Amino acid sequence: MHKPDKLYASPLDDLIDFRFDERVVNVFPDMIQRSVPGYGTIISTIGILAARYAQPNSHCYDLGCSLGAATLSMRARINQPGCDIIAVDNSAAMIERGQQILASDSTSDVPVTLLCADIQDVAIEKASVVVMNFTLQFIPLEDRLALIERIYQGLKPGGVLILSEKIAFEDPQQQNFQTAIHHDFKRANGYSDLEISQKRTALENVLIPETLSSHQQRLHAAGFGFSDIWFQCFNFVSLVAIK
Ligand code: GEK
Repeated sequence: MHKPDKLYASPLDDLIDFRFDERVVNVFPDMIQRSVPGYGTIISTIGILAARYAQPNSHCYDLGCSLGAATLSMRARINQPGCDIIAVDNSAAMIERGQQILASDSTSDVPVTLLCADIQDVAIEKASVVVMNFTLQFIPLEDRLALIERIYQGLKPGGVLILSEKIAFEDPQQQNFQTAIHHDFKRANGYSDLEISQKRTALENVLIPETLSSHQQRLHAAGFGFSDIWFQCFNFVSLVAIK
């Protein structure tokens, strides 16, 4: 069902901004695995973190769920009465394929609701776990604080936000080093220089990375008393923030 990612393998005259459409859905598992260092580790660890923080009679949210990899990881591990998962993505193509994948998942009977919606419009309530695995980076900069504040308000005491992001660095030398090593990672996974450069251009106006300290300050400003980095590989990090 899923094919290898060749979307940027040939020279494209008209490089349009990246969109999560049908063509991306067809190659998405291969694309994200070969582009995000540690993706498999992050997905399986989200399940472990969710098992620790899920509370009875609460919701676990997967915001920007794509094909539901984090949802399935949580579903296999959470074990609390009255706890369900709400997975949200605004790409209809992602949600449609995600439904098919979910229908063939028999690892557990934790209820999952898949919603095709903008995460900025979805109510967050009675939440014990909120996952944003490489999604905040696609939200307009000026809307990010309000979204994190809403998540904080919707979390129960003791609840967790798991936030994974591609990050930027203030120091140009560090930025250059981290970008170069990430491109080496992509080359090692079979992407050509042309694919790396065309994808970079397509994402330029769509994926806006921020520094680690910007993320930490925003979490603090939204009310989170504790946050920590539990994963970093090059310019990719994942944080936990506890209410
Ligand atoms: C994974 N979490 O496999 N509302 C809803 N969804 C959105 C919005 C929005 N405003 N903006 C972007 N998305 C996944 C990977 S991918 C990361 C997440 C990547 C969705 C978008 O449609 C896409 O499916 C997802 O966020 C980002 O663990 O491809 O780098």
